[in-house]
This record gives sequence, C-alpha cells and structure tokens, in this order.
Amino acid sequence: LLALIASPAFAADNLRPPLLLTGQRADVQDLSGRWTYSKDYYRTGLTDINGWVAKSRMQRHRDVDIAAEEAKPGTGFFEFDLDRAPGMQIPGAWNAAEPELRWYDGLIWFQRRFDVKPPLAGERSFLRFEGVNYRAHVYVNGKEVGRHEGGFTPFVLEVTDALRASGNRLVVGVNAKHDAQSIPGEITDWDLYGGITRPVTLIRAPATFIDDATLRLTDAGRLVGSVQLNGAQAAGQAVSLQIAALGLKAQATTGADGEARFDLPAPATLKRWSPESPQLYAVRFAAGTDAVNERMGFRTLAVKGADILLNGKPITLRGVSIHEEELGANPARRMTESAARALLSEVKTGLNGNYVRLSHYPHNETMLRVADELGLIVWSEIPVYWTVDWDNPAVLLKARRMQAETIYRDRNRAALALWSVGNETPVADNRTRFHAALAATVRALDPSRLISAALLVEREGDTVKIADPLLPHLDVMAVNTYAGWYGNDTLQDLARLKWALPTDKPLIASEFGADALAGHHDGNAMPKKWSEEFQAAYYRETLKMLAGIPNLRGLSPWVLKDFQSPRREHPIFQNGWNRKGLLSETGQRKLAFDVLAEHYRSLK
Ligand code: GCB
Repeated sequence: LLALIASPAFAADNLRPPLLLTGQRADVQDLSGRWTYSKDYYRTGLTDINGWVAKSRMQRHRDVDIAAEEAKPGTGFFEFDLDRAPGMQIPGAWNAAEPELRWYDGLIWFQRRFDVKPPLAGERSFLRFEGVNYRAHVYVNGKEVGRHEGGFTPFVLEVTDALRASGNRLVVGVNAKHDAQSIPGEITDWDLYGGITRPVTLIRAPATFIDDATLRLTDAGRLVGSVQLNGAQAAGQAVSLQIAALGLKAQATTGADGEARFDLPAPATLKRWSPESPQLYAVRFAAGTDAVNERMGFRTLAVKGADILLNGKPITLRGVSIHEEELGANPARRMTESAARALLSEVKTGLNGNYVRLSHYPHNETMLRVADELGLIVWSEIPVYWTVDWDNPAVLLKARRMQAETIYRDRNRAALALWSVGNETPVADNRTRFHAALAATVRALDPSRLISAALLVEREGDTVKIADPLLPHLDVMAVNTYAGWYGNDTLQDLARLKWALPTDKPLIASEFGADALAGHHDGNAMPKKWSEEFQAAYYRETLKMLAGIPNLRGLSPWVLKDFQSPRREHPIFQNGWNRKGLLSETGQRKLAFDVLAEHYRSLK
C-alpha cells in the first residue's frame, strides 16, 4: 500500500470533480429563498419496503400535482405534498428552523419550484450545490439527476435534459446521518447541522464551456495556469486570458483533452498579494462565447528551514481558529457575505491578525473570498477528525475526493496557504497510512501550497513532545495543546514545561484555549475556571510558554467565537455551547480577546 500511495498516478487519478465551474459566470439563477420541506423520519421516500404501494404514496421526489390528483374521482391518495408543505429559508441548516428539528439528524425532503428562460440552441444547464450536509439525493421533475456525499464541498449536476420551461420541480433528499464510514464520523465537538446549508444555483453554459480555470504566480516570476473546456468541441479551441489592469493578454489552444496551458512572465507592474496589501485583479478567461471572471491575487509561498516565506519574506501567522457558524443566539450556519465579514473583521482589525484557521472542514466559498479581500492567510482542513474508518479503502477514497473537491474549488484564492489533512487523530499505523495517502493527493493536485495537520502532543513529566510518524509528510508542523485547561497542570505550571520538538520545520500552535462564560467574573488572585479572568490568565501564560519555542511561526488559538456543541452540557456555563470563544455567541468580547489582540499588536 505504501508503494502504491507514493506513486503519482495514485495520487491524482480520477479525482478532478466533473463539471466544477469556478468563478463568476454570466448566466446564473440563484435558487435561494423559501423551499418547502417534508420530514421523513423512517426514510420511506428512499426505501421500497417489499415494493408496497406505500412507496408511490410516500416518495417525495415524484412529479405529481397532488391537489389536482385529489380533486379527481377515484380512490388514489398520497401521504405527502411538497407543494403545500411548510417552508424554510435556504441556504440554512434545518436545526435552527423549528424546535422539533433542533437535534434531528435524519432525512428531510426539500422542494424548490422554478421557471427557466428558453435555452439557446445547444446550451446546457447545471445545478451547482455549494454544500449539502451530509448526503444529497437530487431529483428534477421526478427524475434522479445525481447524488453526493460530504457536507462541505460543492457538486455540479447536469440537468439539461431534465428541465422544462416552467414549473420545474427540484426535490432534494438530505440525509444528515453520520456513521462509522462518514467523514467526519458520528462524534465531533461541533454541531453537525443538517440541510442545504450553502447556496444552490442553476447555471446556463454554451455547449462547450469553461469547466475550470486557474492561474498562479511561481517562484520563477511566471504566471502559470490552465483552462479546461468541457463539451463535444473542447479540443483545438482558442482560449484567452486577460488581466486588464496589468495590460496582460494571452492566447492558447486546447489539446485533445480540452485543456489549454498558460506560462508567461508576470508583468513587472504586478503587485503581489499580502495580508498588508491584499491586491486582487480582475482576471478573465474566455473561450468561444463563454467567459469566467475571477478576482485573484498573486503571491509566492514556500518553507525554508523553520521559516514560512510569503513572497520570499518570513512571516509569522497571527491568527485564530474559527468554525463556520455565524454570530447570534440561534445560528443556522448561514454564512452570508456580511456574516463572514463580521467574523473575519474581528480577526483582521479586532485581533490585529493576518491569519485564520478555517476548522475543521472546508468553509463556505464566501469565507475564502472575504479572506482574500481582507488579507487573511487561510488554513483549510478536511474533516478527518479524531477518528474515521482508517482501514476502509472506500473511506479513504471519500476523503481524497473531498480533498480534491476543495482543492479545485479554492485553488484560485491567494489567501489559501495551508492544506490540513486532519485534526487530532491518535497515532497508529493505519491512521498514518491514511493521512499519508491524503498528503500525497494534495501534493499531486496542488504542489504550490503547504501541507500540515493538527497533531496531538505527548507528555513525559514536564516535557512536551511530538513524535508523530506523519511529520515527514508535512511541510509545517502543527500541534493542539491544552495544558492548563485539560489535565492537571495549573497555570503556574506552564512556565516549567519544556518543549522538545523537531526544529527543522515551522511550527504552528494550531489550538490552545480555555472556556469562559461571557460576563462571568472572578476577581480572586487565582481565578477559577469558566471565568473570563481565568481564560485571560490562561492566554497570558500560554502565550509566554509558546514564545520560548524557537521554530514557532504561527498561532491559531481555539477559538474566535463560542459555538454550539452537543457534547457541552454544563447547566450553568455551557448549555450546549463550547465556551472557548474569545467572543460570546453574540459577539461580546471576553477579556482574553484583548490579551491576544495586544500580543498580536506586539508581534506586528
Ligand atoms: C480540540 C478540538 C476542537 C475542540 C477543542 C475543545 O482539541 O480540535 O475541535 O472543540 O479541542 O474545545 O476541546
């Protein structure tokens, strides 16, 4: 297996997701808004028990006008009607929609009716789902058009032949059940949120269209990229690339595989993207009548010894970890642009940050675009969290697909610097093989970014160590450390701890943190846990301890904002929330916020 995963062929095989359209396109119909829904606790709409007549009476995806059927004479009847069902705002998790659904993790059917304008000859139509948690079964006008597994990556389904001019019936069965083979598994420390949590659009494209387009700056000062066409006429087509602000125009021709490549010197006037100056350019890729417009930044990224180099200069990452959950008392994982901006501005201006760890799964595309714009370097992770079914090849393939889907989705974001292949997975041979295969996949699909993983530390007396066999596969080491919160150390003990780490790579303290309930105070010299004062003291002592590690190049403490977690049931201090936020769930800053902001000001 090791020999197999080391081969480049394994790493890249068949992982390009079909029809993943990138960038802003001209002909896009937003299907956000009110969708109707029908709960299906026993999954009847997906199962055909004994082939009973119950199947047709209960199959929610059927294209039937039930009110009209009921008005007819006869004995037929139905036990659902999505046309007259209650409604829910999409995108958004169902958990916030009604109290009965707060902890529901089963199957719900959603329906959206829509009209389309008549297609021009040869035009093709696609549904693009940015994220459905966790499994999606998609039907258009009664016909199944596709399925997808994985809550945090997009998928695109062709529906050209399934559409009609008016009254289209899009029905999506969403199953939020996680199990031993899902990624993540059943137990996490966050709310698994079910539903159509990210936008759904209907995209119209010409018969042969731009499926994917990318461009990046290399260390040699060249702009290198490609455009992938999809369609019967994909070979031998002229493709153009234009960056008007730089006076750059280039042409290339697609090969037999429909791909055209660009490799040209970057203009001397190109201003590089950095957190201090997040320069973005309007980039236009065009082929035939199709065009994709992107806003992109250009920068280089490397590791040299223990340094992370951005545009050739060492950088220290001043950041924080963050979940995809908006501010407010009843979040629905509805990450609108203003919700993303509210959180990321707290990192950028509130904390004096230049970095954000988007944990523990690929966040909404909007988050990455806002990070690009504000100037925040991004760590993106796939949800291989705590434990998954390491020995199961189907699970590994699932993880590699998710990794590929996020790479193809995000590789045009200059902000994105680090791919994390997992979080806190206990060391064992099968687990290491699994992560190594993922790292090989990343290396093959996106050699321009750095690979990391949030690792567990070992403790021997007062010595903290990492001796993880995954290290040789990573460019950047990262550790989660909770001494002073979990375990028996007092805050006074932290100064005694010695860190014995390999020093040949940069280290990020990917997590450290302590719970505090906003507004809960303890004015004693040795404040107790759960108070804002304890959390602030924990930050002071932990930052002091970490500052002694010679190859420390980044910090992303846990976590920007209190977030919902079903594991957290202390009746006074938690009530379903993990309280390690520097902000309360509604955005109130705790004392530790200022401790970190001040530390980052001093590092700036
Ligand atoms: C961790 C996990 C994170 C948890 C956090 C905690 O190490 O990576 O997902 O939420 O600890 O609060 O315990």
